[in-house]
Amino acid sequence: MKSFPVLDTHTGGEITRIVSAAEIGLDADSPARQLVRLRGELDWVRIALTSEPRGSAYAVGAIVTSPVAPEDDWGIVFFNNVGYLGMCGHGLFGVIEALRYQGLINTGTTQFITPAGPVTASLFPNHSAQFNGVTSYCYRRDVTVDCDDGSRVRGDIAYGGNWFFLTADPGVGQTSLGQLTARTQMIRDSLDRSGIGGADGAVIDHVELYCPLHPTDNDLSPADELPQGSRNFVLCPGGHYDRSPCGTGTSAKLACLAARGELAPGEKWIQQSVTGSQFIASYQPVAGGVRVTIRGRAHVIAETMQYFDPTDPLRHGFTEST
Ligand code: PYC
Repeated sequence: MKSFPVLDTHTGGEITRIVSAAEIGLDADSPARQLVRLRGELDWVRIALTSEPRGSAYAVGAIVTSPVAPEDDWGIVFFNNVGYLGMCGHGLFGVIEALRYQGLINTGTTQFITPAGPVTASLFPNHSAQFNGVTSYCYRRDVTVDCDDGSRVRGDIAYGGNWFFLTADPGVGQTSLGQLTARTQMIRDSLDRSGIGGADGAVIDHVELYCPLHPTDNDLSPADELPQGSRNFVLCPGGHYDRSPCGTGTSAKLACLAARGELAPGEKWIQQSVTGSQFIASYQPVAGGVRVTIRGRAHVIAETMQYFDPTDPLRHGFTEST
């Protein structure tokens, strides 16, 4: 019987399921080369961990490769119920907390390599962490899209490690999560149908609705500061919404604020999710866009051994399309 351990964390309510590459027989290599095997003979790991009966569609997973030599980076390939992600901010906080919990990293700086590029992270004594995301940029501003319900939506297209369409929507504070999911799915389908994409025709697979920040008890910032920020609903590629403030969505957001001159370099921004959880972010201009620094934290919630009984017909999970 095959088996491997999984460490589950959550970041602001969003799960990350963390698996060691060595435990599933994936050799240390570049993320691009690892992705070839992960998309092929090892894809069952992703499917099993993000489908019933052992997983759920709203979990993100991370396959973590330990450095072979001390000068090497930690490798991470993130996945969800539909495929592999370039980068995942909440997932990175999850991996950092998992490595800390396992005694594999200490406070200070750690280098990671992801399919979207290198990421530098710092772990603090209170177990919060901070990372500098990949170079992010606003690709197009004020793009209009005609939706199936007859509405016309205006928003920005930005890259923050994944592709986003960001649009203001007062419904984030007032409408049910089911309605927000349906609305963002309609926007994403309409973008697709209209042939609107990111650079080089990249598919926009995340939609971010935002409204003014809500007051919350979870605020990581001192109460006497009046922060700038927004509350956000982010639709992820698999059709679920991000329970966390979404790290790559935060990078995309700050890239747009920078492009519009609405946030100065180094100024603090609070990115709040619909669960009330928050990331604190700021940016610095770099060649080709901005480099966003995001602070947040994750918590370990479970340590399990996953068994794959060869006589179990559902060992690799099932989905609605199974
Ligand atoms: O935090 O970047 C993120 C993320 C992407 C998809 C779900 N979470």
